[in-house]
Amino acid sequence: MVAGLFTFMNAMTLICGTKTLDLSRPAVMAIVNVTPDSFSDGGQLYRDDRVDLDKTLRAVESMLSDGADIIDIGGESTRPGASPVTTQQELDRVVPVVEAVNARFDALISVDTSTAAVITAASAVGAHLINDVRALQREGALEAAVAAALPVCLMHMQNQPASMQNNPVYTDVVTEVLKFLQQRKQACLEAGIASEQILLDPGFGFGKTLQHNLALSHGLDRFVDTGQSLLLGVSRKTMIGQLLDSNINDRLIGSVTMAVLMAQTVAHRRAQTSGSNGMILRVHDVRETVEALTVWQRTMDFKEEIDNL
Ligand code: 7PJ
Repeated sequence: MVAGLFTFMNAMTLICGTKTLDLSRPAVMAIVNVTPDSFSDGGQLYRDDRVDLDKTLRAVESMLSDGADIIDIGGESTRPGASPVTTQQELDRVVPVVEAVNARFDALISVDTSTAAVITAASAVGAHLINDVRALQREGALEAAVAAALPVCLMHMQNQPASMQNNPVYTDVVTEVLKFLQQRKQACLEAGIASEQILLDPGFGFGKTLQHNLALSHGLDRFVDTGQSLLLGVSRKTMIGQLLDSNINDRLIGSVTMAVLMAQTVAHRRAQTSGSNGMILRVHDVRETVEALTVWQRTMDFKEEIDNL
């Protein structure tokens, strides 16, 4: 097949330890929350106050068969107002799941953590990517990520989960978020992480109002122009609820629509600039998102042929 305008040229491949991730097309990261209190699916993978490993593995199996490219395992709820976990609790929740998923499936595993000890332990049992909503700012986290030699996702958050939605303020949200991410990227480069191994994420919903989130979605071009691959997550978030006036169980179509819109925006900017950035979409509803992205991608793949008719 002829590479279409929207097939990302200079295809990017992320080196994830023993695995590689093709980012020539948007990749889908499936959310697996092994927490009792995450905002949309907390407690689902819990039984008698602990992670239900069998149930978690069944959930992972169906996400993989639905087309997930990455399984993102997290043991700390970062929903607005969430209470902090101890390092030991996070280790107990996350490490056995990473180990079991790695033993059972040929899956690319990401770990949603800010904690150095979790980065170290999870990478020792086979994690392939570090996803940190605190952009490796916690003590020891950057050093742990360097030692793990895995790609990292740096996300922007204003304040901490407990208070982040209490009147977030920016003068220019896009510029400020970009500036923060560039500073954290610089810290990673200086610590020895290669630029191609650094993903950036504006952190939708993390210390942001609806207006801030929408400004970021309209400002995605500037994130593409950093040259870094992006990780974007809007799945079931409050911003979707606000746009639809719908509760948490009624945000599927809104979430998928926003995912496709962002895929289009990023792909278009990348084509305009001959960039080589990849994109990862972090979602709860894997099958629906994969289907929507497939329709979008296949349509875009035909663009040049149709233009030449
Ligand atoms: C995100 C995340 C996100 C990245 C969560 C939720 C809250 N990691 N972890 N980006 N969100 N990189 O799923 O709504 O947007 S937890």
